[in-house]
Amino acid sequence: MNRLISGWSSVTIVNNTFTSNGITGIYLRLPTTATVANNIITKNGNFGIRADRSPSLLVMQNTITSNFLGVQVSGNSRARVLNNVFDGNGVGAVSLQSALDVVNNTFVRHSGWVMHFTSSTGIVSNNIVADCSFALITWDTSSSVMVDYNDFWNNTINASPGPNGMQQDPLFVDLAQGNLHLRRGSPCIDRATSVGTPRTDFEGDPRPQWFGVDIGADESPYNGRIPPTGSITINGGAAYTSSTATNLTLSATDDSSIVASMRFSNDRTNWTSWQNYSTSKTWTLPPGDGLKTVYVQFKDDADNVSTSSDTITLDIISPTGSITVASGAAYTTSPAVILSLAATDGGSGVSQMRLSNDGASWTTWEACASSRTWTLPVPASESRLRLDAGKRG
Ligand SMILES: [Ca+2]
Ligand SMILES: [Ca+2]
Ligand SMILES: [Ca+2]
Repeated sequence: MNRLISGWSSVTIVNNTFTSNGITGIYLRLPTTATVANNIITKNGNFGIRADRSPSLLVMQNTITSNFLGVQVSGNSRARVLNNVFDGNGVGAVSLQSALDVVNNTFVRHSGWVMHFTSSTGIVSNNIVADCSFALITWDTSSSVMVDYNDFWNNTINASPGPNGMQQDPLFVDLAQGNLHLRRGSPCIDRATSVGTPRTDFEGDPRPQWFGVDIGADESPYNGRIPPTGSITINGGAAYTSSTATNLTLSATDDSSIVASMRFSNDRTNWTSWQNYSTSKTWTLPPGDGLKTVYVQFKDDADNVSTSSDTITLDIISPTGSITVASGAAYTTSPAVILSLAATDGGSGVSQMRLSNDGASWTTWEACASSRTWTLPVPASESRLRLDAGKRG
C-alpha cells in the first residue's frame, strides 16, 4: 500500500519509520512545501519516497535502506536531498522533469543506478558512493547535472566524481555493520565544498569542523590535514661514504594508518615520481665530494605531505701521502729503519695506513702514525717500500 499525502499546503514528516509497504513508503503529491527528516525508510516494495509536482521538497537526515528505489521526484518537483544515508537500495535517486540537488549523502551497496536524471537539472556534490555495482550517475541529453567534490570508490562501474572529487577508500568505521562514520584519517575529511551544504551532519554534528566540510553524510571530529610522520637514514646513519650508491632506510606513520606513497630528491626541486611506500630504497647521490642531503616526502591518502631528510658526506678523492725511510739517508747498514709518514685528506680525513716492501704483499690496515719502525728485506739495496694510505669507513 501507499502512504499517500496529497494536496496539503505544508507537510512535515519527522522521526517515523516507514517499512515493508508493498509499493511506497511516503508518496507526496502536490504539497506546496514538504520536509521529510530523520525517518527510517526501509524495505518498501517500490519507492522509499516518491514526490510528484512537489515544488519545495526537503529530504534530509533519513536512513533509506533496502527499497527498490530510494527517492524519486517527478512532474516539475524541486527537491533537495541532504545528509541521508542510502544503503542497499536498488536505485538511489531518480529525477524526472524536475530539479534535484543531492548533497552530502552517503550511498553504499546499491545494485542499480545510484542517480538518474531525465529532462532534469541537478547538483550532485559532496556525496560518497561506495561498493555499488551498477552505473553510478546517468542523465539524458536534455538534462544538466553538475557533479563535483564526490568520492566514488570500489564501484563495479565507476564514473567521474568531478574535477575536485576523488576515487579513494572513504575509510568508514565499519561498512559491514552499516557504521558509515568516517574513520580518523579518512581522505573525505575536510575535502568537500561548502557551497550548498547543511550546517549540521546526518546526526546533528556541526559542519564544518577543522579545515572544511567532509564528503558524505558524516562530519567527523577529526582534523583532515595531518600529514605522515617519517624519517630517512642514509647508509645506516654513516657520516661518510666513498660511493654515490647508497641505501636509504625509510619509516613513516600516519593518523589514518595508511602511508600511501613516497618520493625522493637531492635538491628539493627535482623529485622522483611518487611510488608506493616501502622501508628501503637504493639511491644515487649527485657527484662531487662534500655534504649531501637526501630528501623524502611521504603522502597519506588525503594527499597530505611531509618532508624529511638526512645528510652524508661523499668523499671519493683518496688521501695524499709521503714516506721517508731512515730520515732520507741514501744508505743504511741495518734492515731495521724508522719510517717518517705523512698523509692528508680533504674529506673524511686519513684514518688508516698499510705498508709493503713489494707493492703486492701488504700489512694489515693500522692506525695512521707519523713514524713507524720497519724491517727492510735483505739485501736492502733491492727493497722497495711503499705506503698505501686508506680512508675511514
Ligand atoms: Ca571537517
Ligand atoms: Ca558526525
Ligand atoms: Ca593523515
